[in-house]
Amino acid sequence: MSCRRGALIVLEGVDRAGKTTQCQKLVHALQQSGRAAEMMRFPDRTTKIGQLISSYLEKKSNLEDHTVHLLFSANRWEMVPLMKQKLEQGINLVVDRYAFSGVAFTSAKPGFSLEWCMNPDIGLPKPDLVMFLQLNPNMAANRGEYGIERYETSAFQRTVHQRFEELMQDSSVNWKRYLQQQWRGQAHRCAFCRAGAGSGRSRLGTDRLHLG
Ligand code: 2DT
Repeated sequence: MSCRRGALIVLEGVDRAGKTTQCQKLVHALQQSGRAAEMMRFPDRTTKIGQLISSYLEKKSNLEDHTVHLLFSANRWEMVPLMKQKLEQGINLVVDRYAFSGVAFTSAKPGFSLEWCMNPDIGLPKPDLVMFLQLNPNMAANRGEYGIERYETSAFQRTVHQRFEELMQDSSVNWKRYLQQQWRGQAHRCAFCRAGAGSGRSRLGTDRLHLG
């Protein structure tokens, strides 16, 4: 029996933009509309590779910058068989960060080109939609717990935002940008419409996904 492939929807943005909350709301709305949907997040800190990354992010250990970049990528690759399986079963995957965060964060460090950073992720399942949640980094800094983990400084986040802007120039990726006002309050509903959920003309479940 054949079933329609699920859609791969990625949420990206600077830290504290509210990606996790919006991912949860999107999954909930998709399920409410009768579609199978699950959330994933990167880094996935539950695997062995993810634990190395988590310890690095929590500043409990240090890793050389190229090394940690490759670990973030390996952490995505180790989940690819599961992702493909779920997508082929018709499950829509809503993913909190993906390779775009990988490139934006590492290339915000001195001496890293976008091109070098992109290479290890070439061939990953291509998202059907990448939603970029835009938040002024100064506002992000006022949100709770900012500054605890590595990378959580306004200056670094501003550079990360610039790198995301460069990545959003790539028209081969289906980027949709959401300004903060668009997702506050009615936020997730707006996101659902743009993702096609509940519109009757949904893009979800089509075979647009290009697997690597
Ligand atoms: P969370 O706060 O969302 O757990 O992110 N990061 C993330 C990278 O540097 N490279 C990557 O490939 C990914 C997916 C962004 C933890 C931090 O990890 C950064 C913030």
